[in-house]
Amino acid sequence: MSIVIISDREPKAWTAALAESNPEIKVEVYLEVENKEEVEYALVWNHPEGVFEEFPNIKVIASMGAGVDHILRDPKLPKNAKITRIVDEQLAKDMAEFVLALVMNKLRNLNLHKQLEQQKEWKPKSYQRIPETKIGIMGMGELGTTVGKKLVDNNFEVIGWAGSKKELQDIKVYAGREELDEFLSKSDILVCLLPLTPQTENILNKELFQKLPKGAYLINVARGKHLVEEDLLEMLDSEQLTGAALDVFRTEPLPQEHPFWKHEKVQVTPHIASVTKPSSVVSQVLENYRHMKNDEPLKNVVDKEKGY
Ligand code: OXD
Repeated sequence: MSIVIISDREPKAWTAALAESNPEIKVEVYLEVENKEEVEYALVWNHPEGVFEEFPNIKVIASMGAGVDHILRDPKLPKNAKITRIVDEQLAKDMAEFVLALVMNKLRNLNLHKQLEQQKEWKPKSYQRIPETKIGIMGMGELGTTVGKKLVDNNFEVIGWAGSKKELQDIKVYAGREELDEFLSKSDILVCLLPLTPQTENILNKELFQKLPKGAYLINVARGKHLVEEDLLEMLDSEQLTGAALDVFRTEPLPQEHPFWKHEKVQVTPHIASVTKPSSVVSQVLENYRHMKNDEPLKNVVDKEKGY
């Protein structure tokens, strides 16, 4: 029995963390796999489509991160394999700190002042204050909830939107399409933390942006495919939106010729909002590996229908 890593991310930190935690388990990195029939557990990020057809005995496909859209996009997934994802407190904390930093950056116009600094222009700009800013978070799973709490702790008024009803202290959560418009009309800063599913793909579009208060700001730290990029550009031009901070893109790395790179109202970061630290999550990976071997229920199993 062995674990295979199939990933377009550098696997070294993973192999090292797995070996340190349990040197007895055989870990191989695709393409260098001795005996594919022996592999029952795969740890993956952006695997090549159809690759699991080479592994006839695969039982578990474990995402190296919180998202599983990169797995579920493959139409040739083995039907009986379970899919799991990472749920990690540190991952959620990293995300919360990043979103808070982006929000403060927007409120205090730091990007704008950087641009003015480069032109040696002394132009004090009036700024927005925390009590004047309502933040709407789309997606109230582990990440969305942790981000919301962090913002509440920093005195922001926060509202959330989720697929189904959810009771949270200090955060009113709107649910379903029926309550989306009301949620949007109150969100000065919109943070997208939705899972990527066929229902949420392209959800950040012109129609949605037009329902936000005039001059709203977008933060997308979920997936590039949530956003219709041309619609965002149009909304920035029309000043319906004052700006956007984007950490994820339809194509990553963001192509050199892409208009977002040089857009003065768009802040681009290279998918770094919260990156899984192998040493912090390897214990849950190995725990599930043990559960699989003992035929016990796995943790953090993904509902393939729902897509998260
Ligand atoms: C994740 C990510 O889903 O890195 O973990 O985006």
